[in-house]
Amino acid sequence: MGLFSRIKNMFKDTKNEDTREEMQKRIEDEEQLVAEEYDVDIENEDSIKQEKEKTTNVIEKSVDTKNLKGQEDGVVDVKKDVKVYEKGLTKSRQGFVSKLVSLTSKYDKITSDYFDELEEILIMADIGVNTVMSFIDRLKNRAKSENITDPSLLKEIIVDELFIIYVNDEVLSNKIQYNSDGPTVLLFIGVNGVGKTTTIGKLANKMKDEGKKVLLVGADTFRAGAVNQLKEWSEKVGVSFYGKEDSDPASVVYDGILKAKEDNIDVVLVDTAGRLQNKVNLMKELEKMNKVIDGLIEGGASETLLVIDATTGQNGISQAKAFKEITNITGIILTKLDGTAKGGIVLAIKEEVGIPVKYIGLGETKDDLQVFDIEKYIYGLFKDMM
Ligand SMILES: Nc1nc2c(ncn2[C@@H]2O[C@H](COP(=O)(O)OP(=O)(O)O)[C@@H](O)[C@H]2O)c(=O)[nH]1
Ligand SMILES: [Mg+2]
Repeated sequence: MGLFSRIKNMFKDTKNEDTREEMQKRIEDEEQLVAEEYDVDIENEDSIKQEKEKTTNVIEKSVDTKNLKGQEDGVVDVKKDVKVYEKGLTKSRQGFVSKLVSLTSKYDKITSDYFDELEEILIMADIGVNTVMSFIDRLKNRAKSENITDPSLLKEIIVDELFIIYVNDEVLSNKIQYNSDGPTVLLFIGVNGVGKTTTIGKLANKMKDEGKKVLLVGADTFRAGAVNQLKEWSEKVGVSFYGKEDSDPASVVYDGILKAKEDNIDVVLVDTAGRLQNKVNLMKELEKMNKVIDGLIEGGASETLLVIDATTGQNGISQAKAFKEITNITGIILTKLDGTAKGGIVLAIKEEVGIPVKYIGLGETKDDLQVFDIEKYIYGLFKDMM
């Protein structure tokens, strides 16, 4: 089964009902047949009941058990997560995906004009010129080798190939590395306004829900009000806080980690000031903070997460490249995907920066942060085509 169908089966809303309906129908048909064959009253015959159970078993096994089981366990959460993706990617869906859909209906045969238009749509979606070029080449090759001339058949291949760009033979981990002993320290960096503080608040909420003891450390001592903004988040989601305005960020980090150790904190989320204007200073500041963390925690900070605002498009990609030069980034958090019609930026980051996207921001509330999952993302984008 191709990826397109697999994702469709995994998340499409009607899937469970359809399968259940289908299943019910097939069971009823079987019952009818059996009843006709034996000329008996179905409800009162043990052997028929056994037959019925057997049929149910076979059909249940043949349908997607992952989804059916979901009624009882984690799939309910998966469905909820998928809803957040769907909602958060509405603009992108209405933007570039709806253009893809109309492109498919505009042409009844795949021509070079078709590919030109497709190329333009993808570039407009911030996928990145180089990525789009090689993507179109692969698509042309596949259309040729698989003898596809109908655009509506190509749409499945488009989704498959977009997925391949992201995965690209690598094992991509969206998992946060936790420190096995002592607190896990996560450092958040990124320029002003991208959503660092908000993301920390949302992530704290998520981690608290998972049963972790969280401390937020306000080391953005540069911008007035920044420390207080983080404190408000800590109160909103009910986690601990440490911060001090007008002091040296590294000393705030030092005191914060001592407090974390004293209070048996599991995860320390450190908010920093991202002044990319002066690379040398920023680099020094990050080095100093890391030195402090290294001195207190074996193995140092577990992650340095770069926050990028998806609405800034190519500018965000440039920021990622610049930050990558000055410090070791372990993951990217892409915020404000709900605010852009150009959701393709996720793919561009993968191709051009080569750092995994670990979380995405899909709105402003505490529940609008999701672990990045390429399958849910693709579903959220292309559900109207499925
Ligand atoms: N729509 C939307 N807004 C966001 C998201 N993340 C952050 N914001 C908003 O972006 C603005 C700047 O966020 P802030 O956390 O202060 O950025 P910082 O300067 O990097 O700490 C705030 O108004 C946030 O509510 C998101 O995922 N979606
Ligand atoms: Mg901030």
